[in-house]
Amino acid sequence: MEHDHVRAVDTAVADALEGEIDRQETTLSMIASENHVSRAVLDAQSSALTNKYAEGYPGARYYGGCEYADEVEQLAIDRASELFGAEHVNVQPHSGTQANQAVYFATLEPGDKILSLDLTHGGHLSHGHPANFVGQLYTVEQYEVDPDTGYLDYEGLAEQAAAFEPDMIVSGYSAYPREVDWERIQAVADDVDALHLADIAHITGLVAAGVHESPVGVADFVTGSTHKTIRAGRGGIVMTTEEFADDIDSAVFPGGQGGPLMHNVAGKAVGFGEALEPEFVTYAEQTVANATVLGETLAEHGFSLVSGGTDNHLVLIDLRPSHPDTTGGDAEEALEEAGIVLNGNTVPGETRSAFNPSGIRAGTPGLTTRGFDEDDMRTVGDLIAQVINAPDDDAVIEETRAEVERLCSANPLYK
Ligand code: DSN
Repeated sequence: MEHDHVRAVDTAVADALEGEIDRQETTLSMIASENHVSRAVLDAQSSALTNKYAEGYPGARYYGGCEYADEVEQLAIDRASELFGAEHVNVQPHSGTQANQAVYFATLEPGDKILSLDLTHGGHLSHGHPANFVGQLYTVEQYEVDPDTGYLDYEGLAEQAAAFEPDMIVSGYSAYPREVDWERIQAVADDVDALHLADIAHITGLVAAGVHESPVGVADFVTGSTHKTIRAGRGGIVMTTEEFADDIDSAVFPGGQGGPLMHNVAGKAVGFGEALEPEFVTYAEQTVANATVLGETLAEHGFSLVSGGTDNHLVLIDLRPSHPDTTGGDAEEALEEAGIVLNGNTVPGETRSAFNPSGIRAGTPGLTTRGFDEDDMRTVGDLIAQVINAPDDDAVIEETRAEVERLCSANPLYK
């Protein structure tokens, strides 16, 4: 992919942009929250809509000249409504985090109580970590997964909710490899008269395709990001019922944001359109099948998987039982040298730190987009194992890198 217009005025940036494409083409992108969008979504995101201010909503803007902005935003809203069956959709959040912030701002007062999953157990910073403003503005208590099974502990959650009496329960996770029982969490929320926010950032595409149960129509609010499993380009989304529609719209704009990023909204419209095609269901099913095989292969190599496996697009590996002297950071670094890009990740019962955690998280959305199947995933699992077994062995790194390049050439991305 060329960036001729950039290159004509700025070779430094053009070199970096082309370097990034080359990096994506020639390495295995296994960060579970990343994906590769289509050329169509890329085009939409780099369109002239980047020039346009469109504060407000379709048909009710604070600026003139919004006819095409209106058209694009309405298409994104309508397509998302059709995909998810949501009563009300706001496609303006710049990210999943800002979508969550809008929900809190719309419904809670400072000091109100949030009950959410601990970050090291798979939660997200924006669910109330003390380093995030959410953890500072609200009173947050966190629940954990069952230490023996790695699964959500629904009974423990119910007991904790009864004692804490939260105003909001947050479900939906960033590093949880299992299906979530939204109804069960909703029942807990009902029992304690709490609102329920389900953050499906990671699994937005799986939910859209019907490959994971949907919390839409169950939870009061469903938020997501649009660049992960759903491949609609960078951004966020909030879905809710008519009851909360105005509150959410006001909390997104003017509550938390100014002008929407209309070029990104255009990317969402195109990506949601792609997700409505039957091929997207095949893609989502393959993403899960690939993660299952990846998990099985790693387990055969002696790795310990949190919860013993996966139901979705990611596996979370606790390195401590099999490789007690290798941190997630060590593994991430060695794998990147070999061309396999993923991230060190905290694990339940973490004994190290977020900067140098005890686990790694690997996802299949990106590889599945470029055509990887179960056989390829077995090979990828073998490669990950051989690198983590010998992270300092240059010959292993080199041999792995060669195999990665072969796999990438066989499954080109934008070429
Ligand atoms: N940073 C994302 C992830 O990696 O899960 C979540 O925002």
